[in-house]
Amino acid sequence: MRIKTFEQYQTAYQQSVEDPEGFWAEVAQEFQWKKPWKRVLDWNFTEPNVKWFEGGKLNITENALDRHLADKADQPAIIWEPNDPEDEAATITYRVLYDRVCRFANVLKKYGIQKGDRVCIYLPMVPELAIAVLACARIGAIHSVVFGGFSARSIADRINDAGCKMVITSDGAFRGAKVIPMKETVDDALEKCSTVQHVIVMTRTRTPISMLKGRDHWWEEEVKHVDANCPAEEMDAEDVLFILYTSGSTGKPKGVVHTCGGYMVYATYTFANVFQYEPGEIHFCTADIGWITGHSYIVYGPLCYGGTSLMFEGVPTWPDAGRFWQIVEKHKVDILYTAPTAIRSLMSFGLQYVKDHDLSSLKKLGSVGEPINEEAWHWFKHNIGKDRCALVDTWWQTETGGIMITSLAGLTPEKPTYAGLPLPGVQLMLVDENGQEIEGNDVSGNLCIKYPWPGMVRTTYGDHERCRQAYFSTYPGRYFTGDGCLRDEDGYYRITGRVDDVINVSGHRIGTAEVENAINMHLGVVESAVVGYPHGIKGQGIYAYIITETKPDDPEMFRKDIAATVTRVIGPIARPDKVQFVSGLPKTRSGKIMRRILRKVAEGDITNLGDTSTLLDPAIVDEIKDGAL
Ligand code: 6R9
Repeated sequence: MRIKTFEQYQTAYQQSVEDPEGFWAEVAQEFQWKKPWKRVLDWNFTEPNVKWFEGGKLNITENALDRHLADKADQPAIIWEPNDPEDEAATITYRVLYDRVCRFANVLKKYGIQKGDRVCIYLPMVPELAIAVLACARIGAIHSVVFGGFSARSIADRINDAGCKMVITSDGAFRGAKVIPMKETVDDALEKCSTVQHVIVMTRTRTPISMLKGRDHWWEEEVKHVDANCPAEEMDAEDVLFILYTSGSTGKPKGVVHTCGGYMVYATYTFANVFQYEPGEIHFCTADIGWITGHSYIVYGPLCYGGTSLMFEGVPTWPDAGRFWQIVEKHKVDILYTAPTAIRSLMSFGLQYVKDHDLSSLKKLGSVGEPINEEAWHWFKHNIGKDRCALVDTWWQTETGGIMITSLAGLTPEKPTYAGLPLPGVQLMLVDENGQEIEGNDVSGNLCIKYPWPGMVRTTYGDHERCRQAYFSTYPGRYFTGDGCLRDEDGYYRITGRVDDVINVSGHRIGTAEVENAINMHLGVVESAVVGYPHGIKGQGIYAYIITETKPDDPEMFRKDIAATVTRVIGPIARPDKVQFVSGLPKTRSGKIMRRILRKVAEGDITNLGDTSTLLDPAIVDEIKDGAL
């Protein structure tokens, strides 16, 4: 499956378009299947219905663990760097990881978890998070990892949507200098959940917590009393592997569903090729496993390829802004995969945090999550990669399962701010507003994909129509990414950002409707509209326009209260950066908010607001302009 030259990439791409089924069948053959598939691909983008490797039987953990025991049992699978640099790092070999996954899988079974049951995982970045994920996969349970920064209410919504039977959490979490409650947040969530029967709690911070008899169990105690042997459940290629919630244009997060066979093939294929992973290399992906990047490039991709994955518990700026570089030096990291927001933040601290660290082990750098600006690209390439490391800018989404547009490290010519070229199997197209394909080069449009790839979303959990609506209805017969994109004269792709009502804050997708719903719950709020605006570090910030019942006496305090409500409803990541109180919103006669105007004002571009003649009350625009922050 490994591409080794740019010419090989071109040939592979060609083949993947001419004979997609033959192409992916060849890649899939390199994995361990319990039974071969009967059909490589069955699809249509109207229902949609996408099935890869139908009839094939496998268990992804046999590919991630068992098959490496013969020759890599003592090789590190996971290296864990704790939050506090003074604490000891942990190295978990494939043998030990296998053992811990099997034991924990037996704990799940003991508490009644069976194939197809949903398990919510709410843990900090500790090895137990990867172990819990793999243990679910081992027995065919569907994991739904919820990022540790989400509120009790967000957890409850996700648990209820999936009907989870179990939650796996910890007492608390260390994040930089802070200790964050985890179990307590889960307890609050569970007030609103009736499907959860058991909670497994791992000890991290030893924060005092309540443990309910009959429901709550300590991880450490439980794993002592189970068998070390756990046969892998036989899964169909199209059985669900996991659900991961992500924001869209509507108010409620969608449970993106990935299945066992296609996801495994795609996550592993892309990991091997994009990073040009060589045996023994240490791959450090700084994402949290609560997001898709962590699923695919901390857990499944690296492990299925027999690699070594470094997991970091803490934050890039604690104890100081040199923490990433200290980790690179300490563990002799070969590959560093991070986000533009982290790069920009570390840039702002200056080079003194970089210069004392030996970064000579680094060979490859990667960026993901949002468009990388020119300055950050060069800073990363020059000051961290010392102009000798390859830098890949990888575009993809929760829904794509793995990287879609990128350079291959060291093989594809690099172009700053361009993600680059589609990976084999990825058939892109740009379309205009009417859905007409825009052909040729040096053009821009909305990014669609016209042919299935193995790692693509299959459905949104419990609501297939929602999946159709969200991705396959805007441009019938195409998968619509929600992103705008340009293709330059050389056919290289550059993602310009979301074209729907999703804001990308520090690489996290936040639906404007979700934030509005949260703000509207606040006492005294009549209505609100939320848009993104350019933010120096976060990429985009959240700008909220709010109509209140009465003019706030203390606007500053009111802003803080609103932030508290949003934190309680969604989590701190969705807190507005700017709040402008307004007496009305620019609405058309049909009642639609003209977000275009709100975006312009938030961007500080008030000279060119375009046609406002269709507005119900054009005067409101002046008020909004005058009060702009
Ligand atoms: C993997 C991940 C997906 C959205 C996507 C796009 C933005 C991701 C990007 C990028 C420009 C890149 N995005 N990678 N934009 N260049 N290299 O981030 O998944 O959290 O679902 O976000 O992020 O807007 O549509 P997810």
